[in-house]
Amino acid sequence: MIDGMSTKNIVLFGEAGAGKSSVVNLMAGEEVAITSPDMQRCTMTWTEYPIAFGGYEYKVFDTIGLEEPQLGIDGYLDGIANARNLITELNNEGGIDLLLFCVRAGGKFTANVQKNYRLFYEEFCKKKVQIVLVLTGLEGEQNMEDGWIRNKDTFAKYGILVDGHACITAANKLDGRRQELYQLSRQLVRNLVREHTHDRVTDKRGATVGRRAMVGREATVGRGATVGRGAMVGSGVTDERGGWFRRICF
Ligand SMILES: Nc1nc2c(ncn2[C@@H]2O[C@H](COP(=O)(O)OP(=O)(O)OP(=O)(O)O)[C@@H](O)[C@H]2O)c(=O)[nH]1
Ligand SMILES: [Mg+2]
Repeated sequence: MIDGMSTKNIVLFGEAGAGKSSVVNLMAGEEVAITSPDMQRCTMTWTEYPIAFGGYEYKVFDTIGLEEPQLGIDGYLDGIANARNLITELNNEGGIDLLLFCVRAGGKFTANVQKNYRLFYEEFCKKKVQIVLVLTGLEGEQNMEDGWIRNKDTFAKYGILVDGHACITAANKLDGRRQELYQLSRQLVRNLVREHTHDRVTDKRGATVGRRAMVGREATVGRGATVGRGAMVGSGVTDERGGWFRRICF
């Protein structure tokens, strides 16, 4: 089945202040999402943004960062329930095409980063969707990609494995070279999203032929078929069989 023209559903998640809403604006090319200037929490549940770029349409779902103790136990549990409802709703209405995990580089690696990953990717999505990492806050780097080189071992150590990544700045009020980096970041994120959604085409058998930049890991796909993912760049074949990746069976 080739459905390259349909709208793709992207769920954005990560800690409060990681830059999720800024990434929405970066992708959209305009200010559609409210960001929080003083790192105050400003997205309490989830918000849907219809976005189009490169000739394709997306629905981006910006969610709340699930973290303790900042939210308090009630807020934390509400946050989990809300996120779970969103995933269930999307699952019933055509599926989730991509999880976009937003992490602020430079700070201390917190348990909440790992918890958010586990909840969204492992628990809610049962590892059955594509997941990409967007590392923000890298405008001070000579080469933004260094953010990944420096941090990839830490992510691996905490079991955070992703299908692709982008190292960016999502801060748009900066000038000079940083404004150029912002424009570059837009291309990097858009390319990443496109590669892991619309560029993943399916062949006649229903197998997905995707272009992937994967972190070394083994993935169980489709009906239990396993595809090795050893830092693979190029075309990877996954056994999708009728939208397995988009619909998650709880
Ligand atoms: N320096 C820098 N600041 C950033 C970057 N991305 C976002 N910010 C700033 O960090 C603050 C928080 O960004 P948001 O996009 O609101 O973060 P969020 O993850 O949506 O936060 P919540 O909705 O509260 O969960 C804002 O002031 C942004 O301008 C970045 O790449 N670099
Ligand atoms: Mg936000």
